[in-house]
Amino acid sequence: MVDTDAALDRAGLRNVHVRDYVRHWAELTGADRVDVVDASDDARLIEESLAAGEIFPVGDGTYYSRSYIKDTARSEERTIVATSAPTDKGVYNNWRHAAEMHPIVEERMRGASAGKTMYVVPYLMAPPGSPLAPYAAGVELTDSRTVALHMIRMARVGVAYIDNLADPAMFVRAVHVTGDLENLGQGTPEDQRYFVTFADERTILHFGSSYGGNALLGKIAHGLRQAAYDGWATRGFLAEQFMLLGITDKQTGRKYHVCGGFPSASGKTNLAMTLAPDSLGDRYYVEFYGDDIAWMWVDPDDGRIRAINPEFGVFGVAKDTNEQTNPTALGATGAGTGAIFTNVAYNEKSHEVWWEGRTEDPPVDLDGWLDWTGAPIADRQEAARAQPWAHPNSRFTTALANVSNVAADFDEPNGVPIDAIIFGGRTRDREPLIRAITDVAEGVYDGLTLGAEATAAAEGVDGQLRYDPMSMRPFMSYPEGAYAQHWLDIIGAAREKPLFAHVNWFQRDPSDGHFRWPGYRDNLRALLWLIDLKNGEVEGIASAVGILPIKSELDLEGLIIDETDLDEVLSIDVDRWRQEMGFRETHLAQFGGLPEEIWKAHRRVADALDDDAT
Ligand code: OXD
Ligand code: MN
Repeated sequence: MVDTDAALDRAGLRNVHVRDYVRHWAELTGADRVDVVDASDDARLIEESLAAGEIFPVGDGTYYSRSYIKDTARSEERTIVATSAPTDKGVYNNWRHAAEMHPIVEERMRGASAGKTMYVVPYLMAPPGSPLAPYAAGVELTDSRTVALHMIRMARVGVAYIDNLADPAMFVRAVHVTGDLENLGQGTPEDQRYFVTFADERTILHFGSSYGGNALLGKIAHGLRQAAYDGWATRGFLAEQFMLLGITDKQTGRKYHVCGGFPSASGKTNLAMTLAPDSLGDRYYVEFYGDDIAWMWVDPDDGRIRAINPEFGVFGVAKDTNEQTNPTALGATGAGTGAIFTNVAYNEKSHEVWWEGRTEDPPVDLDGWLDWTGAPIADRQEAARAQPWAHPNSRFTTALANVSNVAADFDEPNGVPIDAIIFGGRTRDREPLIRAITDVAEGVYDGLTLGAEATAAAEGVDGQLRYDPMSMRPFMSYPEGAYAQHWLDIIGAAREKPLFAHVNWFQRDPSDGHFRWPGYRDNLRALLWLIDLKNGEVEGIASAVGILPIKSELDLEGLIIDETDLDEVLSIDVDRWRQEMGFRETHLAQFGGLPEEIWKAHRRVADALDDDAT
């Protein structure tokens, strides 16, 4: 039997609660060995993984991994929030009773790590010393070395983070067991996978995947589902799937912080890592804090909303990442960064990687190139030639410190004060470039009605969004009505309230489909206007759905845009908005116990649209 105590002793892990937990799961899963991981073990684990053929070298000091072909994305259907309180059931959280789920998951995990090593990964999802650090400690147990390597990049990892906890029993117990991936019936009625957050027990049990989106438990299950539940249960904070950036005006020396939610494929990582457009670069400097999660609370001293990025790295989508869309990400995954690419195309001879959108055309010389499944591209039959080389959800994983414009204070325990909270989904019409919202209830209402265009016809009616409240639909852990109230309470308690805004970089001209707004670095122009509005330097023009910029208020220096396109993105289509209000009514009506303030906000917008004579 595995000598767990000896391994824990060697690592100097003394916390008795952690020791009991590791012992229990080592026994239940039947692992052969226990390996306690510290970030400083990275080089050793990389060597072991290379030797075992689990990862492959890319260029100089970056790596490539492949996940099982039926295990390439987060599974929302198999993800469950389980508690002992039936009142925790919401529309999106896939709630089940904890007593029902424990035996189901544990039975699958029993003995399932036989022959494998159990990696013990103590982590902290916060800068040490943060007021939210008590909610940030966790220990992931995983039987995948690749997952341990990802955790080192995505979280602060080491025994020191959990050995001196104020309450030594207060850490998230996060168990990941890969299972026999070839026999799990992924996507069939016999699907064996279960990804369960036992939110009121602060325990996460994930079985049946080794893909990051299901297996990096610090990030997706703890950083979002568990933390959102903790923030609500304590009435203390919000945990949201938000990016976070800083903008310094070098002329005035003032710095502003903006965070916000974007449904997937709406450009969140690109925005988080954006740089100022060349023409504005002398005046503004943009800093990166995080691309995926923000925890927010009210600072008891200055009464402002403060935010941290609880993560330590970026798990970004590779597709379409290139010099134009996100040069920062390319730099952050370059030679010597230790970045790991997953499910992109790999050249086993030249040790290069490629994905769709990396360059306009794929490499011409096919020699050595393997697609994301490991099959040689050169051997493809005629019919398969057009298939993508990389999986559309292929990823890069790299530490925050590799991002060239990472903020100097990204590690600040007390976080940064938030000036604005923005929401933005990919929308081809109706949504202007930016509309600002000063009323808190209307801002929260706007977040609750956030959505992006349905990607496949089957997913929705034309012109109707797939709603993704606050971009938290896959991570919602408690009922939506209570969630809305918690938002009103937290933001409402701030003495200096952030401004809200809705942004859209994706409006198209219906006649030929071109994007009306150039996007990418020029998106900063909309945020600069928002900051000017907050500072009272511009007034904008009121509309039924918020304050819109007047053209002359936007900094347009160096912007290349057609005048008609600019006019269109700065105005609203009242008829389309009236149609949208009907969809919103149905969307909101699914949620029980939605605060009256939210309904009032909805009616105010609807009435204003009805009164709008344009
Ligand atoms: C996600 C991610 O799946 O951030 O949302 O990886
Ligand atoms: Mn995400």
